Amino acid sequence: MCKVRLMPVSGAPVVLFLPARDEVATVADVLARAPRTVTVAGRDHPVRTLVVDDGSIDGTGDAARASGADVVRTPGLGLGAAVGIGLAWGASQGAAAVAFCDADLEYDPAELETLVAPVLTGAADYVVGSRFLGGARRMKPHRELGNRVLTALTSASTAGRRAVPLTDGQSGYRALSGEAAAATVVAHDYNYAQVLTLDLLGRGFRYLEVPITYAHRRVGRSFVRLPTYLRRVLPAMWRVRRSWAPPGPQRSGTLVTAPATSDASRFVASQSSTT
Ligand SMILES: Nc1nc2c(ncn2[C@@H]2O[C@H](COP(=O)(O)OP(=O)(O)OP(=O)(O)O)[C@@H](O)[C@H]2O)c(=O)[nH]1
Ligand SMILES: [Mg+2]
Repeated sequence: MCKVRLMPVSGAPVVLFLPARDEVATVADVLARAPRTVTVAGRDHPVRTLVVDDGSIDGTGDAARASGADVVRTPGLGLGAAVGIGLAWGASQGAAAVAFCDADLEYDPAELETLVAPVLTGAADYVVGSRFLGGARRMKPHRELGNRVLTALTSASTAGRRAVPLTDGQSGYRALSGEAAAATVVAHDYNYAQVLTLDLLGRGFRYLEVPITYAHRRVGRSFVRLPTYLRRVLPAMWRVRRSWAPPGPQRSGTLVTAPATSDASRFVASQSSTT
């Protein structure tokens, strides 16, 4: 079967969104680091920023709006839900690529072009910024150990037809094509890191990693609590991996799209006038 892939046109936006809860100390700095335009393969794409402000009580949403970002406010749904909402919002804007990163200055929006270039050239549908592929890395040792164990587990979960050797399964800096953003369903509201990758690989989207820089959080409060994290994440990974369709000759290596049916998509559709 011949699959035609349409290249993004000049002028189609790149959306960068930040899931955020109580990040008033850093959200404006993160937004200020985002480029206004990315230029890839001779095509210019304006960058639109969105903050998914999920139950913040410290003025994160106001700070984001004052910095020129669109803001969707949600009532404390969770990080996974926020990422689902950001992806659906980006797809609804006709984005050529939808990227996201933390609002706590761990990642650098100035590296956005590196993240989205493989999507905009058609080389990949889903790009993950890896903190272990070179560049400066300042990760706390216990977090690095946890990251490596969970990354190995996620890699092992891809074994078989779509096996992918991941190097940074918990990266908070990622980019998706508009089609991938519209198609994916974040399997639980708690977080997205592992289930997003498994869902996209299960749908046949093409994965790529690029090196990024990283600096660990210096202010604010991490949402990660290890016992809760493992209790919520491991069953969700199992559910998504089990949902993969059986191997079929027409799916291997092709771009598979599906209607956006997640609750998050419906939420965005109903909230779009609030931005
Ligand atoms: N919208 C939303 N954002 C959240 C929620 N929990 C965390 N975040 C944001 O999601 C991003 C990732 O959360 P972090 O707490 O930084 O998670 P982490 O990067 O694994 O942990 P650290 O390395 O300690 O920063 C940050 O921008 C948070 O503000 C939530 O429930 N809803
Ligand atoms: Mg963080």
